[in-house]
Amino acid sequence: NKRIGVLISGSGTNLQAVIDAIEAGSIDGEIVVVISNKVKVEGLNRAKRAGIPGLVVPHKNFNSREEFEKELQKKLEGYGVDFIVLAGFMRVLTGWFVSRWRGKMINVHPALLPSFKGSNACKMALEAGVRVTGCTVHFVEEGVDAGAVIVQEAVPIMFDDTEDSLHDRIRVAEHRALPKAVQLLCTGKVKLDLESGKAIWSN
Ligand code: 3YE
Repeated sequence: NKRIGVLISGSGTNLQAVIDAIEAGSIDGEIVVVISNKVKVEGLNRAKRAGIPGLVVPHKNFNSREEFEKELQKKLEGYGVDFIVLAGFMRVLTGWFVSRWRGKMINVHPALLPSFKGSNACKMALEAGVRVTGCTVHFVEEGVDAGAVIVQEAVPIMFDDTEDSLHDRIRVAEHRALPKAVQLLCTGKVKLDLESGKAIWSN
């Protein structure tokens, strides 16, 4: 059974989706630690309710990105983490951290990558006038939202959508896509080819 560490910054609804999938027996892994860079977020309560250790590593307490990430690294190693899932974690990670976890760290993004990278994906989709967007689970590379795709789900845009209504609809898709991707990773059915940066698929 693979040991999963989840990084969050907020409400943790994607964390909850993974917890639920594990409890339903659909993932060959367990979440061994949840780490938030923000204090008092709902995601930490979700971890606690599931009996998972929840830690706060506030990025604000560190002088640099690297020092923050050294602390993350220490905690993740302490818990013997195999894979990291970024579930609404809102920090850009350095090349140092990304290279340490390359092929072992995934993120969920609220658009069909490579469209609409960055932190305003729903707003960008509305402004672009596209009628379909979605969510993407991808390997984390140094380039933000640039890593190989693992799972995508399309989501329609309604004529009266706001950023919030669209994001709510995408979130429902994320809650299906993220557990699927975590299971693909845990079973080794998808791997990152470190040379080409492409996903390799197998039965
Ligand atoms: N880091 C790398 N590659 C990736 N982090 C995430 C995905 C991903 C990654 O694929 N290298 C928004 C981040 C975008 C942003 O600019 N954040 C600020 C802080 C804002 C805040 O704390 O509220 C920053 O300086 O990091 C996870 C998703 C990142 C989303």
